[in-house]
Amino acid sequence: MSATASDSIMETGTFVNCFLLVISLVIIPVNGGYDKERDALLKGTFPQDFIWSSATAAYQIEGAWNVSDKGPSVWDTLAHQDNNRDTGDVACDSYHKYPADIQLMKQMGLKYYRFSISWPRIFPTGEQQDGVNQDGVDYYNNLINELKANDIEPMVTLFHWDLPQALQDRYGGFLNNHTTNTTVIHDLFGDYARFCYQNFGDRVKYWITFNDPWIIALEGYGIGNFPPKHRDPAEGQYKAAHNIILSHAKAYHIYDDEFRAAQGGQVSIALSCDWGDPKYPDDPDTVEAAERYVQFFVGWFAHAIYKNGDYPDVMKATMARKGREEGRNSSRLPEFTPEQKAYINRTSDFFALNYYTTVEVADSGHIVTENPNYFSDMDVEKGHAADWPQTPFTWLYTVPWGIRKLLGFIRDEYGDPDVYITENGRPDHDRDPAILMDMDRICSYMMHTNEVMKAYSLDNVKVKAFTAWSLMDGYEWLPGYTVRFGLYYVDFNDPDRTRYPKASSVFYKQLVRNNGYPEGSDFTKYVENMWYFCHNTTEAEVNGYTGGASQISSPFSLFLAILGVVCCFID
Ligand code: PNW
Repeated sequence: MSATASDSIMETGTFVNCFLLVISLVIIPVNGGYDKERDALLKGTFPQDFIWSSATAAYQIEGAWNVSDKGPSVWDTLAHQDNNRDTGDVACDSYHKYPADIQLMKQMGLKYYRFSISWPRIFPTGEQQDGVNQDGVDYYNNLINELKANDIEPMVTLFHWDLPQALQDRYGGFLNNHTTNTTVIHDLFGDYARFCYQNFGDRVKYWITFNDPWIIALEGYGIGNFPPKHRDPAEGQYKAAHNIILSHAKAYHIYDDEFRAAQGGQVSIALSCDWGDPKYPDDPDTVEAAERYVQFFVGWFAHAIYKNGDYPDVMKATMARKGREEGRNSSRLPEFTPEQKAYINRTSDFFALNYYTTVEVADSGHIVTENPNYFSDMDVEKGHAADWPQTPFTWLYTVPWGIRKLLGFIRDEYGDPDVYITENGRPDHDRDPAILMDMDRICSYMMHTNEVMKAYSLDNVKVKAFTAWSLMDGYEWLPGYTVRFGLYYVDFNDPDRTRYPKASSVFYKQLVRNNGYPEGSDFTKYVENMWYFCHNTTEAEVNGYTGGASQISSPFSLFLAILGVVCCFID
């Protein structure tokens, strides 16, 4: 795509709009679980100061994995372990291309950007005493300055999974000595956070300590698919989570004690959660099971940080019972001391939420097994409704109304905090030819942001921000480059890693410009045209994955297509 062509698409969006309208009229809807009342389009806008943002993470986009003194992270190690695996060695090369990336945000009218700092790019071994990589510090200074020069506020994640390998080797990473007060990893994370506040905090006002501790703990230390690949499904995730919560609290207190007065920023932790929807909503056991699912998921972290410094009661009780049944002396869920509880309690200034999907939950009854794991511990059965549209990720079904329910839960459970949605997005496959008309992503953003608006204006949830995951396609962790989340397409075969706008970037630009779905705007009219289609189509239909159902197949569809084009131009 030439620069002029993409510019003109960015400028007007007309071509894309027409294309979408035509598609909306000719595709034969399939059942996507549409509920007329629940899923109705809400017209209206977000408050004037609503934050529209997009996000990335260091290892997923930076590349430059070994330039100057950067140390290896556990992801570098894993990616290099076997030859067939994609690596983040170059990724999007954003380490060199960040000024161009900032222009992509500018083109969409974004005023915020959430990115992460790579700990081993700052401290190669993770420890300040072993040396600081000045080139790394310069890189983040330049990035932040360039953002500010373009009127874009940085929101900075300190830890998006790329633990310095040396900390894993020396201390066992987040398994380090988890039950004592003197755990090294807390202090080291604190030192790293302090260094970042010191060096970047004059310009950075939003800090996220950890991105998604749930997955770090579970995949890194329990199930063991993610680095450091520690496999201990019975206990690993609970020990790691315990340490992460305490490390987070440490970084929060350091900000509070040493920087808040001078810098005036805010600190949070980004928690992901599936909404757990009861499969049989009239059955009390099912409802309880669904609540248990959400408490084990987001409550595992949020209960301590937002409520009382401790794990949810249902989690403690369930785990205590399991411990007894398993003949153990103590629960597999570690305990915080009273001092630790006080230290952890209320260590977040706003609720940062990553939402991707919903699961349908039923009660499994007490699961007794010799090989317990996090999921068997919950005593639930989880699944999905047959009519929820699936995505390339087996765990990710598109269930927009789930985010509204989850936001309501957060409002009620955690004392009505300000909520910043720090991630929401939709993957598609890496296909040839590239999917630039990414209808499924447009539909996903349309439906999710509308549900967020319902949460804001109908349910009074104090939602302050929406962040699209992701600004551009990146290294999608274990699936490497086979799955794409970007508003911008990145050609990973091109040494220049050229970025191309997808239709979703045009859509997002219009959404940001309209600040929602105002009555009577052209944008809202377009959304109205798309609404039914978006709620009734699966990925297969949108992007032709099944190869079947060529949509302009009947004279009637053709007639509708022509009508669509005509209407589009009249408008
Ligand atoms: C996010 N879940 O994590 C990450 O923060 C991103 O870096 C990543 O690119 C994105 O997911 C897409 O994979 C999650 O199972 C991974 O609920 C899994 C879940 C949630 C969030």
